[in-house]
Amino acid sequence: MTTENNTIFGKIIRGEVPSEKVYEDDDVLAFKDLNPTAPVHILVIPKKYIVNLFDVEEEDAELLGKLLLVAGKVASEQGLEEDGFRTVINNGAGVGQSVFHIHVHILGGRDFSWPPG
Ligand code: DGP
Repeated sequence: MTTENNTIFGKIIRGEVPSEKVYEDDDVLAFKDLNPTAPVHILVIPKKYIVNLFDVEEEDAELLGKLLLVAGKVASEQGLEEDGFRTVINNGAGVGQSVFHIHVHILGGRDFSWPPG
């Protein structure tokens, strides 16, 4: 496991880079994506530095669950209950992960195709 978080999300957590926060507690932060791909595009991240799902340990189980709990709460607050929302976690550069601090994308407010591209 990596200990030094030099990613842009590490800087956002430490307040070194601004972000439009929509939720924060001791463990989790949610903020608007800088380059939204949907009318609602929010990222939910743990404050603990975890690279992606290949980097998680047994002790992270509760924290991972909390990310999803917060995702549901935030999506509800954003008015997505009627039309629904999509969650995405990209794990690895090969599938599009560009920031190597784990994050759950909340996407909503438009049509989505399945299977995803
Ligand atoms: P991914 O490709 O799954 O690693 O998603 C990374 C997302 O992070 C991407 O949708 C754009 C977003 N992002 C990158 N840099 C910043 C930033 O400085 N601020 C915010 N709010 N979002 C960022």
